[in-house]
Amino acid sequence: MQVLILGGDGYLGWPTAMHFAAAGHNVLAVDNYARRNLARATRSEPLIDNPNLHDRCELYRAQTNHGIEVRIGDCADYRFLAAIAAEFQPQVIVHYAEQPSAPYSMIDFEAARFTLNNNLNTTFNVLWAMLEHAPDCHLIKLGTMGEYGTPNIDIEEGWLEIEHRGRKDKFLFPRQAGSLYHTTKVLDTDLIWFYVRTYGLRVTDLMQGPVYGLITDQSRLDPGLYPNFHYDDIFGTVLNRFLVQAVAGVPLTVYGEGGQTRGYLNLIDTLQCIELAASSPPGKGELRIFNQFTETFSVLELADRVKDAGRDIGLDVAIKRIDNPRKEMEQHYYNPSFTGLKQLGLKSHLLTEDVLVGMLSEIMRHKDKVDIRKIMPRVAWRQN
Ligand code: USQ
Repeated sequence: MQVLILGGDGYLGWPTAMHFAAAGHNVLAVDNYARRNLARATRSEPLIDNPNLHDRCELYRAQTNHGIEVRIGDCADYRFLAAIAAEFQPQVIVHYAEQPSAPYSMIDFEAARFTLNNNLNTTFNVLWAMLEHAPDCHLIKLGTMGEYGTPNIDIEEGWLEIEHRGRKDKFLFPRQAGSLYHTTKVLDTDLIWFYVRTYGLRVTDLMQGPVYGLITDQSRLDPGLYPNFHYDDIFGTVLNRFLVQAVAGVPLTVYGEGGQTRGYLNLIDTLQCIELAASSPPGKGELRIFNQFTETFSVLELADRVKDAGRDIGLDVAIKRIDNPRKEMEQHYYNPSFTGLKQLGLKSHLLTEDVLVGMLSEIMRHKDKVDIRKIMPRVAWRQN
């Protein structure tokens, strides 16, 4: 297949590009280095240096003989994206080209405006590039479980049938996100649904939970192929942060009461989910929504697991509750369904002691690079 990866330099985008190339597809990875630049501007560089996208691809070709094409540019620029769609004729577009951090979106007006403009414009441009140049293409869009928030009812997969005054209809599941970043994903879904039902596009919208992980089958070949592994308060996801904190000897930063529960998954399962979605596309005019996670944990449960795994390898891990910089429920009901991807054949890799110890051991090899100034939260959900 012709597979176009937008945001191909990111934590998920780069492993996805390698994964599809390894399976024999023609892959074109597009990125404008926005996340690299924002990380540098906010002193949030990843633990391990990542070569630029061209160098990563050269390294990957040298290791595997699989090529990945690269285009550096901004998907928020319609002319740029449309020209790529016209020339490459994608059969699958994986759209990760968004500002991915909730804390970043809450810094100030400029950061909020950038997040809103970038995320909505890229999605709008992808839809138009499909309409004009690749109407049969299957769009796989990265949404987030955070679109639903933490409602006091079970969370369905994308849709909810409602009976009202004796009549029934199916609607998008009610969504109320907890950051501007998550809200842009809600808006994306509405935009996508409009274009799908009006023009018959085919789209899979993946409601993904926080991802953890460092090594995939392809990145294992060379440290230069590792995904960008963030442990800072802005771009790092919670479990990756806790693992680095454990190695650095810093108490794990549990925000508030620690009862915040989310659906988590290993990076290698993200790759599996994208591949499964790509190999069985929805019909034309269908917006298919999957919840994408493998198990749920509260923040305190994650911290306890990291503490236990650390003990196994001689790390004395402390846990410290700190004031929650976010506005979110710290104790709540959480019961999301997760059936669609399992039905497609997902074999989950769960968060075992071995997985945690493996990640801790890998991080220990880079311990000297940990900058503990990046650990405490710097962004609060309140107006200054
Ligand atoms: N948290 C802590 N301590 C920390 C960091 C986070 O207690 O040091 C808590 C947060 O308050 C939150 C939970 O851990 O309750 C998850 O936080 P996170 O930073 O791992 O995840 P989040 O900001 O929600 O965003 C991440 C990705 C985002 C993706 C989302 C999926 O950055 O791109 O969309 O996970 S979800 O959370 O399901 O919306």
